[in-house]
Amino acid sequence: MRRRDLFLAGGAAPFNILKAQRTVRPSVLFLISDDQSWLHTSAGGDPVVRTPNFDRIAARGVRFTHSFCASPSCTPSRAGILTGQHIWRLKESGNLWSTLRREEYRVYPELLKSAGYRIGSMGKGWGPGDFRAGGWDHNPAGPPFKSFTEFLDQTPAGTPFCFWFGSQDPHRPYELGTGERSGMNPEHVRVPAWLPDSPEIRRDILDYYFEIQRFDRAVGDMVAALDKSGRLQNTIVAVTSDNGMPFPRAKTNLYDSGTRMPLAVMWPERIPPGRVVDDMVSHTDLAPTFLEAAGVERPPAMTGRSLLSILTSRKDGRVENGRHQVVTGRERHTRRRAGGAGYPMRAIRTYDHLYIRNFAPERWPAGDPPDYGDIDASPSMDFLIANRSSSRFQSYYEMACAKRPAEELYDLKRDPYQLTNLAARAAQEKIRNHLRSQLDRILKDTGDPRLTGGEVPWDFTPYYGGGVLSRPVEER
Ligand SMILES: [Ca+2]
Repeated sequence: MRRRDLFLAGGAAPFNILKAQRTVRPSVLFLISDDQSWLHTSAGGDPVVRTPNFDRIAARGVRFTHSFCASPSCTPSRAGILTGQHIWRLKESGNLWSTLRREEYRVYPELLKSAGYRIGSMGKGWGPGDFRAGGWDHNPAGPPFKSFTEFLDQTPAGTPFCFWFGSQDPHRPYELGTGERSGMNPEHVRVPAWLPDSPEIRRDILDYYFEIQRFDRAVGDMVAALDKSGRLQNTIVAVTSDNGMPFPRAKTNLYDSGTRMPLAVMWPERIPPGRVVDDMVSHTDLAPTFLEAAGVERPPAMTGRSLLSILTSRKDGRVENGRHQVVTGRERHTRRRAGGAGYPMRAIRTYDHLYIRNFAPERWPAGDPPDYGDIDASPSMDFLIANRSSSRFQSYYEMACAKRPAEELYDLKRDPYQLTNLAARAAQEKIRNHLRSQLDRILKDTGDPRLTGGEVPWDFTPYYGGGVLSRPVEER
């Protein structure tokens, strides 16, 4: 579809007519799936999964091709979205099953509420964790509602709102065989390069697709409710995920498989539609974006940068200067290492390279053997374990589970899926040193105790997920 056709299909009015209405503050509808990698939308080019509602939002607004979560684990990722900050600035909130201190960290829904917005949430908000331990009486994503329609019905006309819908799709566990039974063909699956190509894993990917499509239908329902309420034109609708696919060497990793996210944003009244933007953006940019659009001052602690000027431009491709890199981090996911330790990592991702620092290379990146508990229990994990000694599949097992050196460097032009670590190669010394110093500078400037030498809390803070539980329960 050509740009102008998209514009018309989107139903947006010409911008000059709307100038007078721009003083009306926009509402914010944030829609987030759970464990979906950037590859898996139809707008993004996957040939099997169907995401017509994500695609429609992208067509009516902007699709970002280089969008990254703050951390590839549910709780810290969501903390990064809500606070607009890197996870190393959030103390225990850098961990899964943690808390978020209300007095210490400002979150965008509360800031909007203070500015007169009506706020609410449905489904999985910030978490998993114990928000009460942080001084909250409701989820930091917003007080709970049974449905978006109910929330809209109770919101007076003229009152801007901020609503968070968090699905638990496509988080595991999956009902085995749902993808194939729904008509998707395992032979058509594009198996990501970091996974073995086997019938078991193809079917597991289809079950993951089945849940992505269920999330996408929920997205369609939310947008339809918004449209019916007459508020679609002046609402910012953003749809994304919290971390990468729940498969070996993906979720919990700082490779693109764990951190690169689908992201589409529309705001029919203000965002020129039908655009694809390649700027490197972070989930920490979302809170400053929503605040700027609402005319609310952002707290100085927020490290994210508003996307509003990108969104409201008419440009495709690389739009804004200074958007050539993002940084991500990871601390403790499950407690599946001796002593409850996490796996501390930081990364810097540019267009051409990914550089990762592993601060504790003596630890196991996926959790201690034999169960490697940071990888979700799954048919794919079972396959990897069962075939760990086979000549054909051993390397996949090692890529997911084996210990890693203190530094990793990937050349994305030659190795887009980040499988060959070049950090120790003499020919790469210059770029490795450059990225290392860039990362160090950003971490120091943003107060990361892993660099500044302050108290490093993450291995010792409470884990609110209970004792030794099965992995899926621990995760939820
Ligand atoms: Ca998640």
